[in-house]
Formats: sequence, structure tokens, C-alpha cells
Amino acid sequence: MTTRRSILKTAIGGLALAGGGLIGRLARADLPAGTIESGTLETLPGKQPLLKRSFRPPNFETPVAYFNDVITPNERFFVRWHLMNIPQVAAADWRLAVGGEGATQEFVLSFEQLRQEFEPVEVVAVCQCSGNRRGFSDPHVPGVEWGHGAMGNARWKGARLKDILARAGLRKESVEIAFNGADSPPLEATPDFVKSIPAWKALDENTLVAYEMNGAPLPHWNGFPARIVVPGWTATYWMKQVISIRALTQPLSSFWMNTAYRIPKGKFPLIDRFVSQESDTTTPITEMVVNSLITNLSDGQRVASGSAVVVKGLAWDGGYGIRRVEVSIDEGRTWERTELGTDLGRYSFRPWSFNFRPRGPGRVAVLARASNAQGSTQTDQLIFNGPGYHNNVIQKVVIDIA
Ligand SMILES: Nc1nc2c(c(=O)[nH]1)N[C@H]1C(S)=C(S)[C@@H](COP(=O)(O)O)O[C@H]1N2
Ligand SMILES: [Mo]
Repeated sequence: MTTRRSILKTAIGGLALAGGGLIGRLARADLPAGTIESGTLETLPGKQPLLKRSFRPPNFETPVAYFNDVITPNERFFVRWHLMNIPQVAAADWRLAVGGEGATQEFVLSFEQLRQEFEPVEVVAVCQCSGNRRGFSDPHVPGVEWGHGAMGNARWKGARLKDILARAGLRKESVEIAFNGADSPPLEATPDFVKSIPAWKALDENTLVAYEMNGAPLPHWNGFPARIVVPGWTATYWMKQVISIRALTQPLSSFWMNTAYRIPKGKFPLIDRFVSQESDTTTPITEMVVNSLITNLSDGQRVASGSAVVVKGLAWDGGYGIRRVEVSIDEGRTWERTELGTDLGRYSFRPWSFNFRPRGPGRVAVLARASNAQGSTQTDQLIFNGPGYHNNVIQKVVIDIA
């Protein structure tokens, strides 16, 4: 177990971050200015300084300036856990149990077997918490007060879940595939974190049991030795330290499926459905909504007049593909297309950039808006929901031309 003593405190002022300015000034009615964009930087073992949202359980987000890289380095990747008992797992001791009533074979895999006995595949995919940007919800909602950084983009390598399920002899009656991790609640009263996905999503060739992240073993905090990767879907299904995979012929009944991570039906422009878990009014969250982030500018940043302003950022969605990203410098009256950068695949962050010449000194609000191949676009107004999920309100960064 990690103790408070093993955490190295890092002074906010001692940090040089690329891209100018860590502290944004986002005014919100019910939180002091700067609460969300600033926060305390602390260093978990094996990580670079991240913004601490809570310590027990550990919830740390990635500062925006780190997103100037399209791939989020492992040391800078955000950390989110629900439960407090997070064991240190040694690869040699780790076992993955595969079975369930929807499987005809039960078996156990060692780390070496997972690596050797299944074809290794790679996918670049965004892992984004359903509640990313919850801290900007107005009115305020309870939950971890995430800013923009409860997300990251990595090259994941692992075995296809469908290949593992093929060895288990998946029966056609299987409706869901359930995952459990090695972490556990400190009290019996808290339900264990167990999640399921529909069988069709588990059989998608991009859904992996990943054992490498950006060419290295997964960091402890991101699920060493192996985690589930569900490209396109929010990170709640990306089970870390996975120790059990079960094929279910009945929908999983658990707090984390029936109560948490649900959204109102019909409010978001989503396509993927999770029919076996739907109620009359709510559905489990599925794919990510189209979104973008300005990465090289922050609120209040000074830019010298007379020179061109470069705006850089990222865009992503649930895997349909980014069609365009536009920027407005006149409060949304007119929009201009940005230039899209390298395409690392439909589940990856897509970089974009834009240049403009400011008219003269003064404040300029820079707005960015991404649209995907399904014709979905970021929203002007928050689609309010109680848990604060799927915030893709068009971002506004106000810079100072001086
Ligand atoms: N075992 C386990 N896996 C988990 C969780 C957890 O609490 N325990 N949280 C999930 C949620 S809600 C998120 S947002 C992601 C966070 O992944 P990261 O910590 O690698 O950034 O892990 C997912 N997998
Ligand atoms: Mo999450």
C-alpha cells in the first residue's frame, strides 16, 4: 500500500510546463475561481506531477499543457480509482480467470500465457473518464471535480478479448462479458467494482486485454499487469488489474451497472446501445461524445501583438472519426476550419492547428468546435445530467493580446 509519506509534494511554482500557464481562470458561481484548473500538483510513485483531486482513493488528472503531445506519456497519464485497497500486483503472481455460465471452458492464464498464446495487436485509443470536465457543471453536481484532464491517449498492446473468449467457447446465450479487478473496497458496505459490456462490444476486434501501454508495461496506477481496453467507450469499462472475465447469460446486477455510470435516455447523440442494461428512462453510458481541447493556450495568457497567434489542440470522439475542427475568434459568429494533423486511427486523439492575426491589442476569446463523421458537433449549452457525464460544451479560452 502507498502511504502518504511516499508521496512527494511538488510546489506548483517550481514546475515549468510547456505551453504557458497552468492556472486557468474559469469563474464559476459556486466554486472559487481557479479551483478546477489549478489544484495541487503531487507526484505518485512512478508518475510525474499530476493535479490531485482526491488521495484516498487516488484520483489525479493530467494538466492541460501535457496534452501538447498527441500520445499521453505513461508518467503523465491520469489516475482514477473507486476503491481504496489497490494491491501491488507482481506479474509472476497474477492470474486471469476466464469462465462464467456463458462459457463452455473455464481456464486460468498467467501473464506469460496472455503474452505468448494470443496474437498481439495494437490500437491507439483515448481513455476518458465519463466524468471528465464534471467540475465545470453548472449547477454543480457531486463527484470527483475533474477539469479537462481525466483522459489520455495511448498505444495499447494486448490480446484481443474475442480470441480469449473463443478459447472459452462462448455460448450464443451470452449477453454480457463481466470484468473484475484486483482492487477491493475497505468495507463490506461498499460494492466491489465489477463492470460488464455487451457481448457484441466484447467481440469487437479492437477490444483488448492490454499488457503494454506506449511500448512499456502498464504503470501500477493504470492497471499493471493487464487491463481491459474498450476503444470508443468511456473508461469506466476499462477494468484495471483485471483478474476475472466472465461470460454472462443474464445482465450483470451490481451497483456499478444499475446505479452508477448511467445517463438519461435520448439526451445525447449516441449510437451504441447497451440494451440488456437499459431501463425505461436511463441507459449505461456507452461511447464518448465528440469533443476537443485547446492545448497550447490558457485563460489570461499574454500573446505579443503583431505576431500570428498559433492555436493547437486535440479532437476525439467515440470512434466514428473526426471530420473537422473549427475555431472562432468572434464569439461564435463565424468559424474557420483548422488543419487536421496526423491520423493515428479512429480511436485516437486527432491533433489540429490554426493561425490567426489579431486585429490589435485587447482580449480575444478563442473557441474550438469539433464535428465527427456522424455529423455530431460539440454543444453550445451543457446537456445537464446529475452525474455530470459527457460534457462537450465548446471550450472558450480568453487570451490577452498585448
Ligand atoms: N480495477 C479498476 N479498474 C478501473 C477503475 C477502478 O476503480 N478499478 N476505474 C475505471 C474508471 S471509472 C476510469 S475513468 C479508468 C481510469 O483509468 P486510468 O486510471 O488508467 O486513467 O479506469 C477504470 N478501470
Ligand atoms: Mo471514470
